[in-house]
Amino acid sequence: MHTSFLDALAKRVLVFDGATGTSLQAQDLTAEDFGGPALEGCNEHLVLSNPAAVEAVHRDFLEAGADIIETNTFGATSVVLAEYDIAHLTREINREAAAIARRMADTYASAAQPRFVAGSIGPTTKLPSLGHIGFDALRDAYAEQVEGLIDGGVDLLCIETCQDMLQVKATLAAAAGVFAERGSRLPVIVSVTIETMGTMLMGTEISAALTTIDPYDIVSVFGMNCATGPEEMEENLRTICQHSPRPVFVMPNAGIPENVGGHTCYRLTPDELEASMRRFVGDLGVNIIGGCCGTTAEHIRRLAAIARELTPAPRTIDNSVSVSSLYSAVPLHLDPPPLLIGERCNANGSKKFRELLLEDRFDDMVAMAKEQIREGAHLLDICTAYVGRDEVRDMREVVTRFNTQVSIPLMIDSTEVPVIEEALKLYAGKAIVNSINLEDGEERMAKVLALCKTYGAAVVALTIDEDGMAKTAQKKLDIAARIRSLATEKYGLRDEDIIFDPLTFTLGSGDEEFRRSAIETIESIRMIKETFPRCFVSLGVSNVSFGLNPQARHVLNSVFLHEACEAGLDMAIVHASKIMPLYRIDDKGRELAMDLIGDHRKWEQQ
Ligand code: THG
Repeated sequence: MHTSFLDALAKRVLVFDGATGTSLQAQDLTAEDFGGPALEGCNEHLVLSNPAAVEAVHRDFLEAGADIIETNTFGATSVVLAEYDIAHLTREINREAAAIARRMADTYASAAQPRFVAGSIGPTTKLPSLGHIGFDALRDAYAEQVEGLIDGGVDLLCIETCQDMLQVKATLAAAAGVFAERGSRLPVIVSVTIETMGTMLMGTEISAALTTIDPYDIVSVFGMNCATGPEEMEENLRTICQHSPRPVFVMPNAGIPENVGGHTCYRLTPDELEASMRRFVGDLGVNIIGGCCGTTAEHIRRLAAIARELTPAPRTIDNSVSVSSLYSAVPLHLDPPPLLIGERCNANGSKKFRELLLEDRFDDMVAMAKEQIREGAHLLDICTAYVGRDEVRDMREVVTRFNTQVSIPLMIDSTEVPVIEEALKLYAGKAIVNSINLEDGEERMAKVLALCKTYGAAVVALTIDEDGMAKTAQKKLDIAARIRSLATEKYGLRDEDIIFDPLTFTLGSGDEEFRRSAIETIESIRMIKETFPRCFVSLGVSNVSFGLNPQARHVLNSVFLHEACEAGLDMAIVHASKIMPLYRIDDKGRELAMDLIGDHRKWEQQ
């Protein structure tokens, strides 16, 4: 009977193999082994030029008791192989590497110990967040690698040594695409590398990496590998164990690499690795252990021995929902609410931003974004729509810069599907797409929700349908319910990635038709939160006061925001520095605002 990797993982701690690269190096291979001087150092080519060298590594680790061996394909994308002029061999190398590992694993597999093959997928030599390569090119290169690995017979994919979350997203898009095309899936491990400074190479904190991965249902396991020994990993590993709902993977180096006389040296002994891993499994609840650079068969032998006797510590998981930038995560629920979304990077909502856009002053827009952070914004709404300009290009210019230069997560505000996709392809974090609605029925919404799935984004859903913007609380709830069932049942989003916006009209016009606008909106917040407690609710607060003078707007916006939060509002698009705490508004101003919001009409009765 064939046991699957996930079945085996559910039963016990599994052990990955040790270092491939350093094990190959230890064989003192010659240029000839690699296939000639031009290919010397290209480990991936060995599967064609000297498969015996690769088999020897696999055999060593299988003999040592590894449950899972990794294919020798760490750098086997066309992106890396092109550096050796062998991009055309990409598919063949991946297929052969997988086939070699498959044969070796099958030789050792038994009913008592099934053996698995993980397709190793490394980070390439390019960082998409730094513009070294575009999303599409990277995704397509990974798709070719994934196809080769699957054709060669791997059991799972291991996206490892990740340095840039945008690279991870491209790899996941590639894997999801191949799975969809073939009508079958494999389990996927994502493993990030935390450098000695405590973040990924691009500066990403572990919580941001966790958040960015969270929406992707194709990811089965999350963890970390490489860069350091186990000791330096402990704090971040603990964070993963506390927050990730997925099984946890850890594959440390045999210590931090040291340079001794021009040679890289790894000093962690099998004893030391064993001691750390005992704690990682027994105290933190890690499920898969293995070794990265510098780990030998002896290290893996120890891990195989402890895997048999240890049970992962039970974990209590705090899976609070967040969004993320390239750098950090921001939880969507603040206590007390609201989460503030800066409104000013919007060509429709700010004269200054519009003028910068018209002059192509993109770097000054970064300064505006940073100013909003200083003013207290937790997230930033970004809108580059301006009639007569190329919105896709403008969004590209903005998001390329904001991705690396703005520390807080973005909300992509556009009605245009290509603009949204362009932004998501450039953004390394978990963004929010603003927004979908049912104004033109389901078609556009379907496209945007598909993008949210592919790029791992949350979405704002406006309560608008074919009849226009909902005016009553009940109608707002009805539309929210309709959008939610489509989004979750048909398009596979999760409740926690849906943010309803029950839109208010301005109270500033005095129109009879809109006088109950604010009160209906506040009531709808209560109803939506009660009906869909795992979804979030947001509002564009400044809308409520269009047409009034600036001072009146600040008061009305602040009081309205306060009332909305009392009703359960989670977040609001605001001009952060203009929101006043209630105690700073005098009684008269507050009463007037409350009368306006509640449509009390005291003046008319007098
Ligand atoms: N819901 C969602 N998204 C939205 C809105 C919403 N996006 C756009 C808008 N509404 C929220 N953003 C703003 C931005 C600015 C203003 C109002 C809402 C605003 N600006 C001043 C004005 O127009 O008078 C100008 C300020 C200036 O020029 O500096 O009021 O509801 N999901």
